[in-house]
Amino acid sequence: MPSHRIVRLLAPAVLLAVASTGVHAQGQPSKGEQALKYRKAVYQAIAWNFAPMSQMAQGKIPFDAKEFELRASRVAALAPMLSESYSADSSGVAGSKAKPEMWTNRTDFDAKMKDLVDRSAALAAVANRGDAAKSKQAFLDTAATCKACHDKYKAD
Ligand code: ASC
Repeated sequence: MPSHRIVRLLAPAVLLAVASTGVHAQGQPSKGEQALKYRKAVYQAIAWNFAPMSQMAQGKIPFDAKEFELRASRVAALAPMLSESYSADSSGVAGSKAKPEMWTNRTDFDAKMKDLVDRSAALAAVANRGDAAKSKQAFLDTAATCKACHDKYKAD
C-alpha cells in the first residue's frame, strides 16, 4: 500500500486520539486547562485587590475609603466569575490545588462559593458608604468565606 494511502487511513484515528487527550493539534490547551488558567487568573485578580483591604483592615496602612471602595467593588465583580471556571472538564487537570473531594462535594462547594459572592457584594455595598469600622468588618466576613473553602477544599 502506498504510504500516502496509509497516512490517509490513519489520520482520523490520530485526530481522535489527539482530541481525546484534550490537546489540540497546535498544542493549544484543552478546555479544562483553559478553565484552570482562567480560574487562577481570576483568583489572582481577587487576591491583588484583596491585599490593600487586608492591610487596611489590619491597620498596617491607613484606612482610605475611596481606595477601599474601589478594591471592594472589583472583588464583588470578580467573585461571580469563579464558579464558571470549575467546569466538569477541568476536573483532574494538572496544576490545580483543588482537593478531589471538592468535585464530589459539589453542593457544599457551590454553597461556599455563593457565600463568597454574597459577602463580597455586601462588602462593596458597605464600602460604598465609607464607614471604616463597618467596611473592615465586612472585609473580615468576606475573608472568612475564602478561608472556609480553602480549609476544606484547597491542598496546601
Ligand atoms: C487573601 C488571600 C486569600 C484569602 C484568605 C482569607 O488575601 O490571598 O487566599 O485572603 O487568606 O483567609
